[in-house]
Amino acid sequence: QHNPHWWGNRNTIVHLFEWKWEDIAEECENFLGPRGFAGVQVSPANENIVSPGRPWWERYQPISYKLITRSGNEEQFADMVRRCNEVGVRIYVDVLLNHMSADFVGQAVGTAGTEADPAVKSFPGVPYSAEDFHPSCEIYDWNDRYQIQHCELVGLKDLDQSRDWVRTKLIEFLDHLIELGVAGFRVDAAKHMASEDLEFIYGSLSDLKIEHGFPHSSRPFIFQEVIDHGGQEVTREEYNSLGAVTEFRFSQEIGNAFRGNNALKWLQSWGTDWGFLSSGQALTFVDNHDNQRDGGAVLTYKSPRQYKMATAFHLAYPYGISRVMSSFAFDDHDSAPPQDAQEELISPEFDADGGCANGWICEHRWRQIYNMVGFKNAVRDTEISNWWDNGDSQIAFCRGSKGFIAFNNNMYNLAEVLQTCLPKGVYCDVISGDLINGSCSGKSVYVGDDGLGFVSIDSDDFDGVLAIHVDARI
Ligand code: AAO
Repeated sequence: QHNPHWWGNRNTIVHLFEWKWEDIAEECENFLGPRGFAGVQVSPANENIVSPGRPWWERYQPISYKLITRSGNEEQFADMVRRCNEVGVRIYVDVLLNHMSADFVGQAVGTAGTEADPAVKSFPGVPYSAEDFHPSCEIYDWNDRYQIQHCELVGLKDLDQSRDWVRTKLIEFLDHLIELGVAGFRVDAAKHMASEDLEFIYGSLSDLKIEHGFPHSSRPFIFQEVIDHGGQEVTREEYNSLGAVTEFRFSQEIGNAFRGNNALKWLQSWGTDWGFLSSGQALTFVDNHDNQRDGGAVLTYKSPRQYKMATAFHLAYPYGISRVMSSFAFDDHDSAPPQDAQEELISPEFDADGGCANGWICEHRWRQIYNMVGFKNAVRDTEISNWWDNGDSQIAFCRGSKGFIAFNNNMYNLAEVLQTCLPKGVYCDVISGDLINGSCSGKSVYVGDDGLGFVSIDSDDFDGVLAIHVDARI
């Protein structure tokens, strides 16, 4: 279940973290479809506990499988999926199969109004009762498989997926989403479930729906969240045959490189040589909603220049199933998403440049990022060739005869005549500008008969990357 069922030549997923279904539907029609995005990872769709202050992470504490959350209700969800599919944008849902809500001080109530008593593992909205869960214990040794897969991740009541009843309920929930037209799932905390149980569950799911535009016998796309930086007891290799796996080493290493801890020339061997999973099994990202809050090497919107360079590399280099993060602004781990005085999620507002304003960051609406989504579409199915570097952190390469990209992460200028592999012509650099009505608002590159072009990226240029491709020829 590794096929994401992308439409046409599209090949980038965006995570619209905490967006409302109605807003996603509009975004598909107005922006993602026209800009060539392949799909959206949406926040959990099923009922979660209402937590004081409404932190984003309350959505990782299920109360039932009713499709009612702060993002919207079932009707709005169904409408979103239908409208996105109609413009060729797939929907992947973040699903919590590992656990239900943790203990709660006071009466636990969900976003659909369902009551529960997590302390005694009673979730009448499903219903689940104590025997559907593993006995309570804490994970304190991350090298102990039993603890990882039977105890409670941060206190979340741990479902026993070997039980028929639990399997039945989880399969019903996922099948319901498939019925509504989704293309697949991000499986949260997969490491905390035995792969045999997941294999059974995935294998029991219905095919994707023909009436939603999927070919006959299409299996739901599965990507599993397994954090494996190496030296782990539970490994990504236990899961990668079942579906794709989040490749956290990619996120770590791309952050390291573009923060300047590693010369860019080493990226020539990017991919499995770096210890990453094979390309078709790796769900890749510069940052995700967890590690963007953790600090360390991982790059986020808070370091925009490096972040855009890392994202450009992510989308230019032919490796992995790419996912772009779209965040809301946060100060700390618990910061709530943009909400009003009634604690309802608010819709993003857009400024004159199409960027987001009111607390939403919308990295996917940054020109340098959405234009690289276009680049990745334009160069789809081509190989990398003509790698060039200066022995340090200036690099460049071609993607077949469709695209060319250069990076400068040194403190001095790049000014070189380089092989672009493109047909003779004038090309618009889609990083520094846009091609609008035949004219380029940024730098242009003149490519001669021999494919050579003069490329310059000054160390004080706004962006440290330049990208040209056949769909942005002047
Ligand atoms: C909240 C409160 C808690 C409270 C709980 C219950 O914050 O204080 O106890 O409610 O009331 C999210 C939030 C949590 C939140 C939870 C429930 O992040 O703060 O708890 O919702 O509302 C492990 C799991 C991984 C998990 C990650 C957070 O393996 O699956 O922890 N991610 C997913 C989601 C996440 C969500 C949940 C799961 C729960 O993406 O958003 O939590 O549904 C090591 C291990 C990893 C482990 C990490 C963190 O990783 O290998 O398996 O992830 O530690 O504990 C280096 C190391 C690497 C290490 C990594 C950490 O790179 O090399 O080994 O750092 O980043």
